[in-house]
Amino acid sequence: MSAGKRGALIIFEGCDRSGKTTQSRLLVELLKSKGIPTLPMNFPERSSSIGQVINSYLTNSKDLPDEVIHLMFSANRWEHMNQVKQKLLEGTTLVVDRYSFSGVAYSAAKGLDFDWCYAPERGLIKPDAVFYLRAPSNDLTNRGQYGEERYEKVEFQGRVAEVFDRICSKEASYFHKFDATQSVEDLHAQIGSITEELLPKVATQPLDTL
Ligand code: DGP
Ligand code: NA
Ligand code: NA
Repeated sequence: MSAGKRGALIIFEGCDRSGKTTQSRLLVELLKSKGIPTLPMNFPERSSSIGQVINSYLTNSKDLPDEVIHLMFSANRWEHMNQVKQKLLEGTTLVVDRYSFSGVAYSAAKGLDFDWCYAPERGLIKPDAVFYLRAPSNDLTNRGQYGEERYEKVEFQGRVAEVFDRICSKEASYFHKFDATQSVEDLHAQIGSITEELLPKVATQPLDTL
């Protein structure tokens, strides 16, 4: 990589089963096929000690107060920030399945205060783009059974979507909202072209924080 050229921080957000995992995989494959150094990441990152507590919570083998699990999800992002920063500065583009916006959306959907939820995310590296895959929650359940994890309930996902919508309007400068009911190929084509336009633009911009 040439000196001073950084990679982009690209995030996928949306409700459970909105197609984030498929779209992020396709985007990583596309960028790699063009010779762009790219790595996939996923939050929550369940392998660290904090990640293992989050995993126990999500699989319902552990209960924690809403505030406590909120801060653990945030800490799980913070514990990976040095690695994220280093990769970006090396010129690697990161394609990340969920970030701070899931943190706010899932906790605010439980009734926690929106600004309180956002506070621990302040200072994390700001994404260059967030691809928000929006689908009606009843449509998402028709895609197949929700799994067994804690948040995979239609009514709750509807409230999560409302908070995502609110964040999307506040952070409109770098949020890209998509109708997730489109075909996988159409969605991938749009996301791919936005990303290819974005990479050269951000390569010389300093990293910013949320
Ligand atoms: P995933 O492995 O990406 O499917 O995420 C697992 C579940 O955790 C999913 O229902 C979304 C939820 N989630 C992801 N990030 C956060 C977060 O920061 N806070 C909360 N409360 N939930 C989150
Ligand atoms: Na999930
Ligand atoms: Na994830």
